[in-house]
Amino acid sequence: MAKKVAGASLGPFPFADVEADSGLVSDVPEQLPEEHADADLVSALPSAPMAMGLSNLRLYKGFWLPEWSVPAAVALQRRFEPRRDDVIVASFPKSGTTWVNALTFATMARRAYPAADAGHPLLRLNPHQCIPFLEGLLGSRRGEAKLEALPSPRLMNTHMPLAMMPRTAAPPPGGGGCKVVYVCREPKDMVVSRWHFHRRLHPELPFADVFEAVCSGAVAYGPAWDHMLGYWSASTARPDSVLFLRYEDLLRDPAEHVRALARFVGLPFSGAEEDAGVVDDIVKLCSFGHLKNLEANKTGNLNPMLPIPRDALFRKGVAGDWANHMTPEMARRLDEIVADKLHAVGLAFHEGRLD
Ligand code: PAP
Repeated sequence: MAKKVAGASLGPFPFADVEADSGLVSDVPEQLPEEHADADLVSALPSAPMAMGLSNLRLYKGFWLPEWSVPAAVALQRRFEPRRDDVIVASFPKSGTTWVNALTFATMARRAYPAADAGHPLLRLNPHQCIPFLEGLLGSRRGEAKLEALPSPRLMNTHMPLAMMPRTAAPPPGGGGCKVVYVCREPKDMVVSRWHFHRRLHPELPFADVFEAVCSGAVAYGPAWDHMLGYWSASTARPDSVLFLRYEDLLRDPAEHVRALARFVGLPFSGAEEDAGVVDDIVKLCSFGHLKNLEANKTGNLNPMLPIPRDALFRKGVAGDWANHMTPEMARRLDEIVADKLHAVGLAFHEGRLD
């Protein structure tokens, strides 16, 4: 693995491998004193408890962030320096992150790791292990050193809203540039997915608690509509910098969107690749049915901080499951809240599609 990493130009390489391989940062201390020492920074922010003893939320720059991630949000703005060839997969939780992480990794890394190869990293690693999670690393000195040590091109993942992104992420000349792939999901299905996920830690969590939290906006990384709007506006203003994907569109035609993704990251499929079926190989490799049944996705927990089994990321993978969980009144209420918020910029969900 070390040889490939040293080559650098064929990346991104699986983060878990780079991390295991790299002695570079082992002598860097864990904590970064700056934000952590500043207890006032977090404690001065308005707070809201998250249901069932999950982490508390703090209102920071108009968004309800998990308390533990506030130092990372600060570090993101203060110190994170995007590189021009960085790609960041951004999403509101439970909107298709795992899938888009896998698709983006497989697309960008296809020269080093052809999707049909028996040794492909996604056959032995969970997609989240292939891509560093920004808020899991930023805010710790060692974590930040790991991000810095990553060879270009870096592929990273975040749930942070656009408002937390550093100004330097804007395109040149104002910023250093970097590309963002955002995935958005029909909110009712997102709520259902979130509830099932949290239930893996708290089986007795009432669906109504998660529903009400999402409707109020006070849910991790919420309000959901502001999260979507930030990236949507950026994608319309700067389509070369922000690609706005919809989970439901990916379900409808994954190959078309993998092609769009490849063009967006500057690696369009060649005629020879098209003829060889590379797009279909990537779609198959990253399909729900395939990933769900891999040992890497059936065993183990997400991470030490979140002792939820990895299989929680692969529940049903469909659109419209909300109808099995919500009363018509609940559905109407959330639809109205979302329509009201998105109306201002002319966005709407129609049968799972955001127009
Ligand atoms: P995260 O934000 O914690 O990373 P995320 O991956 O965004 O979670 O969301 C998980 C949802 O994506 C699950 O939806 P469900 O609960 O409605 O089933 C999961 O099934 C779905 N998902 C994960 N991988 C895929 C995939 N390859 N294809 C389609 N859907 C997927």
